[in-house]
Amino acid sequence: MNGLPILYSFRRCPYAMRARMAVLASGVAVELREVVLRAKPDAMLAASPKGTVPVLVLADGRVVDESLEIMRWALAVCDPLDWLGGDDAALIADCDATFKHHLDRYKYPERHGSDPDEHRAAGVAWLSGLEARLAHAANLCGDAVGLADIAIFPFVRQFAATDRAWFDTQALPRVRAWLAAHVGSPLFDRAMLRVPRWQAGDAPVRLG
Ligand SMILES: N[C@@H](CCC(=O)N[C@@H](CS)C(=O)NCC(=O)O)C(=O)O
Repeated sequence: MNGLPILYSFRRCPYAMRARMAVLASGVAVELREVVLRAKPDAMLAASPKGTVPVLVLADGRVVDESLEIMRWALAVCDPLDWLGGDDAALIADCDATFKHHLDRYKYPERHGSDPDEHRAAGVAWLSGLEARLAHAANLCGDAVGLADIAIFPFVRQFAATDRAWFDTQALPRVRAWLAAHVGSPLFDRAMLRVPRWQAGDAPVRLG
């Protein structure tokens, strides 16, 4: 597999999930390197010293180290499902800023010194915006699955899983159905493939 782009990833990271899904949807072949966040490989840090996953290292040495940029790079190569037809950069940016802020402070109050109830309520308020959008169509930018859905649902999945019984009592029936469809999709299943932690010298593992 020499010459394939290399994707450094962490299975449970929502940013890495959306990058893996876009790569899979594009059909672009990449070598998948599963990392452990507390022991990031030197090769990854040499490519991207900021030390976040995902990181894509292209065959010509260029480095793409933001998950959305990896999604857009893969879909620019090939977009057979027309995910770029379901893009909403402003909504995705708001998810990454506002919703992620509340998600972290709800899920990890001890890390942030935060009041989880306050941030849980703010998260639900943000999700009620999605609920309103989903009144018009099955997905965020229309009936077809698009980039916005894939960029956002991994974070909603984390939020829902923090206290599933409570989440299920919230007035978010369309968000729940939308989330279930994405979590239950064969593509998500493929993106959540379990691979051993990568170490230098390992035989390459291909995503997909
Ligand atoms: N803006 C980045 C954020 C990526 C990010 O924060 N990933 C987390 C894992 S979910 C990470 O690598 N954190 C570094 C660490 O925990 O050491 C992106 O979209 O790729």
